[in-house]
Amino acid sequence: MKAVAQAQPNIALIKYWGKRDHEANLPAVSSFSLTLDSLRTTMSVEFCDRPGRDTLRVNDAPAPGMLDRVSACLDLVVGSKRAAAEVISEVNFPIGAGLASSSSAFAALVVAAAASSRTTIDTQTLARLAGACSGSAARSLYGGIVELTAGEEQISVQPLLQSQPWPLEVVVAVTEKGKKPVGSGEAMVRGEKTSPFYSSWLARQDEDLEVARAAVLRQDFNSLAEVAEHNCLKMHSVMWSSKPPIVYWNSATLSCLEAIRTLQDQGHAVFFTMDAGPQVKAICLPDSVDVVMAALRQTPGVQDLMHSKLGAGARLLRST
Ligand code: 2P0
Repeated sequence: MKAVAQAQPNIALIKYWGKRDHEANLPAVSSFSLTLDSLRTTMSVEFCDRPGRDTLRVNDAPAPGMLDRVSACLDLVVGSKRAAAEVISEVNFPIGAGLASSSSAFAALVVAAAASSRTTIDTQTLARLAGACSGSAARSLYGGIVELTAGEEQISVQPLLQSQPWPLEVVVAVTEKGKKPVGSGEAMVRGEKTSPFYSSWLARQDEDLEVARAAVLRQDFNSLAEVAEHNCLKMHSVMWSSKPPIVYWNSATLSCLEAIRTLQDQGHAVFFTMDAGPQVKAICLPDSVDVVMAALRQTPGVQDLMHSKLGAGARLLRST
């Protein structure tokens, strides 16, 4: 039996950085994100009759480096006493480059795995299973603006606002297409152990979430902009103050921030966020998209631009 699912990455505005429980992959903080539309992962899962190892192809090439995480995810969804699976993933954006490719991958994988094994699992449980594989993936089970609440024992994920009522858009300035030097899981551990700022990062997160939630419910762009930029820079301060330091930015990242500041000074509705990579995501309202794209396109060091509206959560495309 074969099932094909699709999911989009999500961009956190209030970030997940740090884990409460490494084995269960439980986040130390709650988070808040936008699910994108035009960046996509399509994941096909087929359980075969043959014994042996799972196989994984990503964009038409074998991907042995990612197979263990994929197999562990299939075990979580279907159980470890299962047939071997053939997994095929197609991704229309750079992988492992700070564009949240694991969020769409594991969100699509849990949906496809459940369907191909004829297991009925509700969306909240699928979100928890995806989150156990990659913390950010839990949020891609839902569309629009999504909040993930970090509990003691488990997470819960809820959509806060669908895409239609407040049509935020995202322009991604790609400043480096290669893989990041330190994976986010390893970087988080380093921050937890060594950054003197980590405890205050944890202590102030709920405050930021409250402000962001209220801003979204009022559709108050300026308030969301202020808290999201602040939260992003605090997360990067934890990274920078880790030992050894983790600096994902490059000079083009800073040039993009300057370009966005200039646009803000000119009155455009735009703010920035950056994740575990050097790409800059500019969040804007529809009226500002063209001017934001034009400014970032001519910013030195920007290699590529991507544009997305908000999109739907992970879903099944077909099962046979
Ligand atoms: C986020 N990031 O909230 C934060 C902001 C990156 C920076 O979640 O270790 O690949 O697999 O749970 O989901 C990226 O981390 O981490 C991430 P794991 P994941 O989007």
